[in-house]
Amino acid sequence: MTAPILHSYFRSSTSFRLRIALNLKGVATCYRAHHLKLGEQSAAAYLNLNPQGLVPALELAGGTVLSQSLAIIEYLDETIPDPPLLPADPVTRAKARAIAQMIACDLHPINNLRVLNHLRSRFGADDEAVAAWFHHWVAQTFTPLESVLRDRERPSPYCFGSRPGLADICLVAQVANNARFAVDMAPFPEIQRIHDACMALPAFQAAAPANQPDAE
Ligand SMILES: N[C@@H](CCC(=O)N[C@@H](CS)C(=O)NCC(=O)O)C(=O)O
Repeated sequence: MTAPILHSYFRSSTSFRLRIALNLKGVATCYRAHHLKLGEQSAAAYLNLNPQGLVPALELAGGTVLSQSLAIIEYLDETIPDPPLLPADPVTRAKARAIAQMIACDLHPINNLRVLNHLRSRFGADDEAVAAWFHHWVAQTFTPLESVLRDRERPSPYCFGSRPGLADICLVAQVANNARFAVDMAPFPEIQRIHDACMALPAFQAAAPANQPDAE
């Protein structure tokens, strides 16, 4: 069977999410890099595949292109149920989705490259102002996330249960993003602990930005 094509950029945290999920599910892909800083995501050929001009995208054998990291991860979870990426119990499942969405819906979109570029080009923000913006919005989500994780009913090395899932995937990828802006993780010890537990696993290590073919 032809391997799906993973459209990715090594530093992209949303691509990192999908790479982890693919590794956890044991799906081999053909890696295709799009250099975001060079604007390759806006090339006509890529826009043809994903009109949003964002990575990641997963091009399936047969040509169907899936976009949006969480939608692709759900597709993987539905088509390859083992190991599951969401808890079996509906309440815990809702809590896992809530953590994923805190990061994917409330934090990542406003700290994305195109938003930071717009702050610079339209509003004259310099490096310091951009970093202050980034740090502000991380704190707005990581502070409540830390307390949600601290208050979990059952202790676990991961967000929930005995294996990593969707919430861990989003958490780990965002922590990697934070590191690029030197976010101090000291106020977030539980998030850091979960990150470290996940990053000890081969599926997460292999997905890390530094281990991608386009890493600089
Ligand atoms: N909600 C989308 C976001 C995708 C996204 O924003 N990707 C970033 C990289 S992390 C991107 O392609 N940015 C290109 C740009 O900002 O021009 C997802 O989860 O897949």
